[in-house]
Amino acid sequence: MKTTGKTVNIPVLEISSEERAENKLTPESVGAGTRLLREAGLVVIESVLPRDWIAELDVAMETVLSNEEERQNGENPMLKMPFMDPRVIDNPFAMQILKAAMGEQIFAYLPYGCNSTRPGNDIQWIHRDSGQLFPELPFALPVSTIVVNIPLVDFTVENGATEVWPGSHLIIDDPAVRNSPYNVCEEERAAQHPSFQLEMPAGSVVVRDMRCWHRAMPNRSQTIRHMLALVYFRRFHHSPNAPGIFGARVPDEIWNNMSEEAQEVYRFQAHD
Ligand SMILES: O=C(O)CCC(=O)C(=O)O
Repeated sequence: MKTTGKTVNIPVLEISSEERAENKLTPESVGAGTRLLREAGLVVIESVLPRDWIAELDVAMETVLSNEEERQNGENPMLKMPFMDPRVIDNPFAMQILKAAMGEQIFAYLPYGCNSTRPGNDIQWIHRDSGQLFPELPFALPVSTIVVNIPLVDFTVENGATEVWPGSHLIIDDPAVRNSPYNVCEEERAAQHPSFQLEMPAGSVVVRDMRCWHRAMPNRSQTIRHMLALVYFRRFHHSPNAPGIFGARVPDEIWNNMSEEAQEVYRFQAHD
């Protein structure tokens, strides 16, 4: 291990060749990964997905994004193969860490997203994707929203690997910042804390607490940089599959006569 006295290490979870072959983390690795996530705010497992397959996915992703404007009401290609491959939407390593951190009943929505930077793209503002669960409290609660990122090319400083502030998920914002859109963080404030650019091989899997400060960096390469982004939530009180009452459908004529405020309160209720 280097001892420069000034190192900010990327929190990588080293896993064995047996774990890779079996697509299953040992309980020790789940514990170590969950601990990195809890303490650093993210954990990276490098080179999980085959490079040649990731290269195909990268081409498919670019095709979808470059045809986005022509596509109007047709079928969504992101809900088809290769994007719906279980190695992405049900990644076994990510799932084990997600469930250890947020419980067995996590949920997510499809289609998932993609963060892309193109040659010449500028620097992004520093932000969190999620604020604190109870922003008015002077301490942070355990994680309840996590993004899983999968880079489709090698992430380098040159092509604008994401900059991340480890530990920032535990920082409490002042009221003014708390109420700003996108939880933007001032440059001067972030500069008081260590950060790194998330250099990693294509096909790695990143599990990141969405409260971490981060930003896309300028892409100074000649190529596009895509990164898949799948968001997972801890389940709290919404119970769509509870037996009985939660599945009841409110008739159309009743629903349409409810106030907008009432429709908002009952927004998860099935209705005609
Ligand atoms: O593209 C990136 O490097 C990060 C972008 C991102 O995570 C975001 O906009 O929330």
